[in-house]
Amino acid sequence: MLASALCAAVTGRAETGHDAWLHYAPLQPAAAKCYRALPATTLSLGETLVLNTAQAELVRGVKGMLGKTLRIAVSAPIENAIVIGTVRQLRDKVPALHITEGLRGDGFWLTGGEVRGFRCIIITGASDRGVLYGVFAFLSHIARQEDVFHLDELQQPSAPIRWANQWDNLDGTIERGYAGRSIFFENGGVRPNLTRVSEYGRLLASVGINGCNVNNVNADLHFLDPDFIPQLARIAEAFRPWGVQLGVAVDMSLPKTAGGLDTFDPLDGRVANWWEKKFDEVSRAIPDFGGVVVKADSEGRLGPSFYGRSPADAANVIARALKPHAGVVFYRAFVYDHHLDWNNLKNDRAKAAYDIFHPLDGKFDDNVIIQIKYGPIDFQVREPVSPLLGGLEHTNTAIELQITQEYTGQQRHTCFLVPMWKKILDFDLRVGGRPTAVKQIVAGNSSHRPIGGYTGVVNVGLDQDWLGNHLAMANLFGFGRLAWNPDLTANAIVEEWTKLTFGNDPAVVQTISRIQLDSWKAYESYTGVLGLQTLTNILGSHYGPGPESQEHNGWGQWIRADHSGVGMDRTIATGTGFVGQYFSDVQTIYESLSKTPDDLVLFFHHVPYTYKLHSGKTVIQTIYDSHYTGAEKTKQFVSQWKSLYRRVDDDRFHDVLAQLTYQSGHAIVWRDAINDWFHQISGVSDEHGRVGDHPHRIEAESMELEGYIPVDVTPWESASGGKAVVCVQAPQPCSAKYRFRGAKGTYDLDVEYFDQNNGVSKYRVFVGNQLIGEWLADSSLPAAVPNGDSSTRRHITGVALRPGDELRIEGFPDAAEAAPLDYVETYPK
Ligand code: GCW
Repeated sequence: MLASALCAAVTGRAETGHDAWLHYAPLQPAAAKCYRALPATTLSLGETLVLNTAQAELVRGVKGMLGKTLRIAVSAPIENAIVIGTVRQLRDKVPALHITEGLRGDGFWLTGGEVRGFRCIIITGASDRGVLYGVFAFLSHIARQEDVFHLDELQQPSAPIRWANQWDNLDGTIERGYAGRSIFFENGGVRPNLTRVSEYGRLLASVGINGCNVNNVNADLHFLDPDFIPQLARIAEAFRPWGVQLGVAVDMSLPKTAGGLDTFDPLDGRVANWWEKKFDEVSRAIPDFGGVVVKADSEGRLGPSFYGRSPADAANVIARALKPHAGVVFYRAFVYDHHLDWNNLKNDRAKAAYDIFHPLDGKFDDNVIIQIKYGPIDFQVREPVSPLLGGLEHTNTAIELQITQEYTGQQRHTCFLVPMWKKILDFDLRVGGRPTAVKQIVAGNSSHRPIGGYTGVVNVGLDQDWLGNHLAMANLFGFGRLAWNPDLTANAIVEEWTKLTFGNDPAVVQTISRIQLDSWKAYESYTGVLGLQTLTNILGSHYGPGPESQEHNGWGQWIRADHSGVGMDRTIATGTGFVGQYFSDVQTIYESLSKTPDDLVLFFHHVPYTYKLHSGKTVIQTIYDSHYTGAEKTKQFVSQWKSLYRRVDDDRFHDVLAQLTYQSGHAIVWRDAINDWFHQISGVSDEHGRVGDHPHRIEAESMELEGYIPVDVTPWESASGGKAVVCVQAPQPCSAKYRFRGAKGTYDLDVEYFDQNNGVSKYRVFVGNQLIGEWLADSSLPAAVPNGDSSTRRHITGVALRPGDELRIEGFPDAAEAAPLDYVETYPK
């Protein structure tokens, strides 16, 4: 209603990103005026922990946005009020009010009505948690400057299970976490101060997330030790006011490795007994304990196979012990052999989950949920839907999504994943030949399962902005919103998030939404097109380019690229047979080369490089072109973002600008690495002559070096020309110089260097004697050597150059970082 005319409130406070989308920034006076008629009082019909939280949040939000403190009524209203309470409380206390039927679970209803003759806004839910969610929804309307005086809004979550997972270790590190250390653990114990945990609970609750498994699925063996349980109880206590249930990851071997038995065989009565006692003990300390997640027989974890038992045996023994306490077991389907023989063309890691779990369908207890990654491999930038999601018709399932961007740029690249998740959730698996979207399956609707839903690996850390990148928070927000309502569009989600995070200025909303909505495809186009998965170094940090690492090992993320062709043949007719795991309507699509969509073609088929796609272009030219357009797109993100100068606060403006600028440089590293690699292996030239030809580039190794020496970089494609130069006369600085040969003019200059995490080198750039740039290589990229993870671009604009000018770079090594350099490029402005 009010949105378009009014601008964001740019406040004077430091914007660290800590408030995320719960910003509650003061509305501009003109917008705030529209809420003048908002009641000045709030009345809560109950006194529970969660209702108290709900009321406090209401007061906080209204105060933040409208600058007025709601009065807290203690009994029946004596003026107009915002009334909060459960449906049952409303029926008791305001019997005259007509209350909608059908509110259940965590659902809520925002409405208006008369209470004792006063006009009230009513926020109600089937449960306390529903009321809390209703309060967040109400505040979100105000933040987005929408009408709150004529509400009749009933919302029901799509699925009961909406859980966050954290992969935090007891020593305070986080597996695949990119935003600092654990908010839960430090030095082998639970942190003394759990303020951040409670703030995290608030963030989760605000998007309807109702549970959190707090520790790494590669679980520490002492997590359920008797003296540790009281510490876990403190975490549960921090979450409880927000309606977030605590869960933990457990190792299957605990009865033996930590429990004093000589076995962990799930069919041994003593083992069953051990789990029962253990959860009795846990429940005494944490009466609302949510349950456990189990990673077993996977990537070196022990599991039921040790005794020749099945995942059903393993899941059920724990489930039965949790049943009296209403807990659930999330049993992960991420079970596969990581020592597969690469030479066997029939081997296929993608088949593992279905092969193992489908035969067990119907054998799992009712409080077991099979937690299934969205694709058959592992959180890649694009995968087909896991066929196991269609293969368990008599078992509860939850889809596992990844908010932490392990394979999608680790929060240094903006990659808004909601469009990808939407594609997965909307995909029709045609179970039994009937329309069966993934979102219906995980909600339990298609097979009438009692529970099911969504889990998302989040991995927030102690960094003020939670995920290490302001824009990445849209993924956490989007996860919650989709789990609540998978029918929301990506567009609606990103607009909502942007308004709540950065305000209602239409230019801000439009620009940020555009960047976010384009970011996944952009990332895909320079890291893993045509269904190749993310071509990162899978043996390292999963960050920079490393296509060769996919092949010749047991991990099974193969792309089978050779001189004549590329792609995994997964067909029934001639390949691994993976396609046979889908129902027949879907098989028909993927079995046929011509019917398989271009964006997954190399996931399902092995084709010559010259194969023509639906687009009419060959495979190899598509690979080349998309790497150029993808990298170019990230450059546009930078200029799009720059247009928001002074429209968003300076703090976040500069943070995001730095992040997008870095991304646009690293996208070029990716572009060149992947294109050079395919160029070499295929022997096919780029039609446009760009690959391998860099007219503006001078390699450091071809400059005149003083103290620097050339070294080979591994893998070769991650440095231009396969080489870097490193300074070997520390503590003395080294230099690399050359004479500029271009025409007189103004140039932009890019210096490609390597920012390792084991030193802080300094660089200085001179034209003649004039210093034109100086910086420290002080970021913490995941590499201690020069490679595609550490390669970084420094952009220096507007440099006046004449032919014959000497360009000189000085590198000052520090610790183990030898001020490494790759190349310099100069572009006419
Ligand atoms: O993708 C892989 C990650 C592992 C992770 C594993 C899993 C927690 O590289 O770090 O382990 O998935 O999901 O279990």
